[in-house]
Amino acid sequence: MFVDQVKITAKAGNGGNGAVSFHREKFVQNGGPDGGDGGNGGDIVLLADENMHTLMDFRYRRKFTADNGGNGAAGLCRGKNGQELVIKVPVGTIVRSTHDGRLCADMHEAGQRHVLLKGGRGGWGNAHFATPTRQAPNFAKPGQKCEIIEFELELKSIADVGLVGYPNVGKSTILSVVTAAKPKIANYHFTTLTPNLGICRQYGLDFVMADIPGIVEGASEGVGLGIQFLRHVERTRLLVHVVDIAGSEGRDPVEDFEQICDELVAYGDLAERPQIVAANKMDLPGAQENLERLRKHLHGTDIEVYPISAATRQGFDELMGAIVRILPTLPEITVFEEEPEAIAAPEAPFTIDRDGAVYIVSGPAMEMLIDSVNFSDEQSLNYFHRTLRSRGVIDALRAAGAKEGDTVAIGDMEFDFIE
Ligand SMILES: Nc1nc2c(ncn2[C@@H]2O[C@H](COP(=O)(O)OP(=O)(O)OP(=O)(O)O)[C@@H](O)[C@H]2O)c(=O)[nH]1
Ligand SMILES: [Mg+2]
Repeated sequence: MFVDQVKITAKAGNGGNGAVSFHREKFVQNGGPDGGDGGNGGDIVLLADENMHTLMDFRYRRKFTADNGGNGAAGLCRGKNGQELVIKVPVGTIVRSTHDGRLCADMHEAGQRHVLLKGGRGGWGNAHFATPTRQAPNFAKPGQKCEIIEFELELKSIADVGLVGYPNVGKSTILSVVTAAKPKIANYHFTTLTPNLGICRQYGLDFVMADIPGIVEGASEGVGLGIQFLRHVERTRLLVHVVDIAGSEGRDPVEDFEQICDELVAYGDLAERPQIVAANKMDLPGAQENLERLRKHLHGTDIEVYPISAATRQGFDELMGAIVRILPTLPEITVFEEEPEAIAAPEAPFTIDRDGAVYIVSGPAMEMLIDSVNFSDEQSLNYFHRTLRSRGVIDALRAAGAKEGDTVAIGDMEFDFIE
C-alpha cells in the first residue's frame, strides 16, 4: 500500500536536572558546591533520504521520542547530552504542525537535515549559583521539559516532468522507454497504483520524470484513484499530457484531452502548468486521422502536440527534444517556504487565585521555581523569596489583598506571606 500522508508525534528529550552537591574530602571541611549541570535533551532531526519513496514506514511507527539529558552529578559532573533522534523521510516530504497548520519543513533535497524540535536545555547545578555571599547554595535548576507535538507529513514528489493522462494510454511505457525505471505495464486500467520516478539522462539535459496513476473523469470528486496522486505532479515544472491518439479503447482522444484538462482545472493551480501533448500509439490504425483532429482542435493555443509510439519508439527524439528545450525556460521546482514559528503572546507567567484564606499562585514558571527550592535551607529560601519579589509575585499578592501572615500556596508547598 502506498502512503503519502501520515500523522506522527514527536518529542525532543528533556534537559537533565542540575545537581546539588558539595565537595567532600578528608580533612577538608565545608567544601564548595560542586553540583554539575544537567545535560541537554536530544533533538528530533529530519533527514531526506533518497532511497525512501513513500511514507509507508510511518504506518508502523508513529511515535518518536529523543533521549532525555542526564542529570548533573557531584564533582561538577555534567549530565550526558541526550542523543538526537533522526527521522528519515522521502525527498519531497512536507511537514506541518497539526495544531496550527504551520509549515515546518520542506525536505526537498536529498541529504537535507532539519532540526524539527530542539532538545530541552539542562538545568544548572548548584555550583552555578555560588556567589561571594552565598557560598553554599542548596538548590539547583531542573532541566527544561519538552512537549509531545503532533505533525502531519505529506509527500509531494519532486520531478521536472509529470506524465498525466487517462488510464492505459501508455504513460508507464513512456517512462520505461526514456528512463531506467521499470514500472509495471499492462493492458488494463489502473496498472499504476503509485507514482514512479525515473531520471532521463540521454537527451543532453538530466531531469526527473514522474509517472502517476491514470486520471478519469470525475477524479477531482474522488472517482477512480481520485486526485490524491495529483499532488505528485503539483511540483512538476512541465506536464506531458499523454493521449491514446488511436482511440484504441473506443474513446475519442480529443474528448479525453479535454476531460483531463477539466480535472486539472478542478484540482487547482495545475491548470496553468505548462503542458505539451504526447499523442501516443501512433502505430495503431486511425491514429493519423485523430492526430490531425487534435491538432486542429488545439490550433491557436500554445499547446504543442508530439506524435509518438512507445511501442515502436518513433517520435521520441522530437518529444524529448521539446522537453529539454522548454525545461530551462521554466521556473525552478516549487519549494515551500518554512513558516516562522508564531510568536506566542507572552503567557501570563503566573496567576493568583484565592481559595478561602489561601492565595494560590500557579503557572509553569512558578512550578519550576518551587521544584528548585530546598525548603530546609535558609539560603535557598532567601533566593526563592528574592525571585518571587523580582518576578512581581509579592506585589501581585499584595494587590490581591494578601497580608503578612496569610497563607500562600505554590504547587504542593504552603507558606506564610512575608513582605
Ligand atoms: N500499440 C501500442 N500499444 C502501446 C503503446 N504504448 C503503450 N501501449 C500498451 O498500452 C497498454 C497500457 O500501457 P501502460 O504504459 O501500462 O499505460 P498507463 O498509461 O501507464 O496505464 P495506467 O497505469 O493504468 O494508467 C500496455 O498494454 C502497453 O503495452 C504504443 O505506443 N502502441
Ligand atoms: Mg501506468
